[in-house]
Amino acid sequence: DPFSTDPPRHPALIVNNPKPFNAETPPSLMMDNFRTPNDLFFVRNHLPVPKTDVEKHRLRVEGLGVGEGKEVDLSVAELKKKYKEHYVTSVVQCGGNRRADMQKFKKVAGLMWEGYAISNAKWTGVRLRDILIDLGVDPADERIKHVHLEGADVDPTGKPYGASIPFEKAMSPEVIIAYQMNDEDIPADHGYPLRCIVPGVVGARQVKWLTLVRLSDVESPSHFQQKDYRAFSPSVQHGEELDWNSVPSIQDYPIQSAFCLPASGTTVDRDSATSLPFGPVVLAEYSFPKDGTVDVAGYAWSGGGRGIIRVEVSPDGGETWYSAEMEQDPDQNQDKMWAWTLFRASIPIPEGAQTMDLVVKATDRSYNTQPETAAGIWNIRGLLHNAWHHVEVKIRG
Ligand code: MTE
Ligand code: MO
Repeated sequence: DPFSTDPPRHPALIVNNPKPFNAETPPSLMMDNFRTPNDLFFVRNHLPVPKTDVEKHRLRVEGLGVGEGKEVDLSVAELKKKYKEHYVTSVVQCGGNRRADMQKFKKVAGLMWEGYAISNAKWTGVRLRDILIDLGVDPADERIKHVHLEGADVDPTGKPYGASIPFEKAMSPEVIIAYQMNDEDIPADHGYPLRCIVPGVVGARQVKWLTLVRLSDVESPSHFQQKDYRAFSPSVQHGEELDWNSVPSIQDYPIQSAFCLPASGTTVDRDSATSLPFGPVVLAEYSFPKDGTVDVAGYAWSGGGRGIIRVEVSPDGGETWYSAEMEQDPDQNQDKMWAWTLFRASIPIPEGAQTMDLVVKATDRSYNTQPETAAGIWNIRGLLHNAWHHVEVKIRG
């Protein structure tokens, strides 16, 4: 069993597939921390977790602009010693997040992620840009178009997981070769000892157990770059022959938001609070307000560093909207916002309502907002689902 050496995992993770291991962060715990704790960070593995050794691990850097004979094999210690340390608080979100929700609209193929294949952490490491410039790479070299990234995890034929990002993105200061996650060594599931963090970009390009950086004129030939993580038009149906070259690889993520609380199907008493207030609370001393509202909370995030300018929630399927309160990284601005936004609101329960169709949608710095339904964005692989998120609750009393 190639998975027998996979690491132990937190029992609260919601397992989507055991081998390879794929699991979501429990939504009920997601709001407790702005930075997702390492053992609750969602996991998306395509292959067995590789056995890596921090002493023996090497990061090879090669390709166009580096020059023959100038390739390097950096140890983790050399990398830490040679380059300045930087950190970035940044989201990883799978391109398949909320696929299960798109499936409700029409059948899609892939792992049925609900809405919690997304997490946010502080990543510490060195800038990819600093390494490349040190190796003599010219940021204006027009031959270089893409940067390939490979991991130590391999398929049964020996092929590693691979991806690529545009050269211009690779040279941006936010792109980091990380060795720490939330101030600890990166755990085995998340890429120990090195991982490429590409803020604002889909999870699939943020290669774990990083062993290779290659500068090239073309995108990575990897299956995961060429034949996966591309969203087709809704006109393309199951069973059709797919022309993968007709659609570009997913890079920057579109705008997204979803509720974490309450869970769908929750019964809410009209006259009592539905959930605890945010932050630490002494239960015995807390008096529940009888305020006729339902408390909601969740996350919002957009790719490309586009900050979230507002989150709106609706009690009635989108007829009426209220602005939610937002929590953001105070060190990031609206044009370079790599971390997520957490939101919360107390929504008044409409007079006479017996059920509520709660909706959330967010708006980013470019005034992009989410589509109302999946109708126009449905695609056979169920990628990048970001339609309005709905949660149904029942009202008692
Ligand atoms: N890197 C390697 N080497 N192998 C993988 O299977 N999965 C990718 C990406 N990097 C993957 C990888 C995908 S599709 C996602 S969504 C993220 O890692 C998930 O990161 P996480 O497991 O730390 O949440
Ligand atoms: Mo993913």
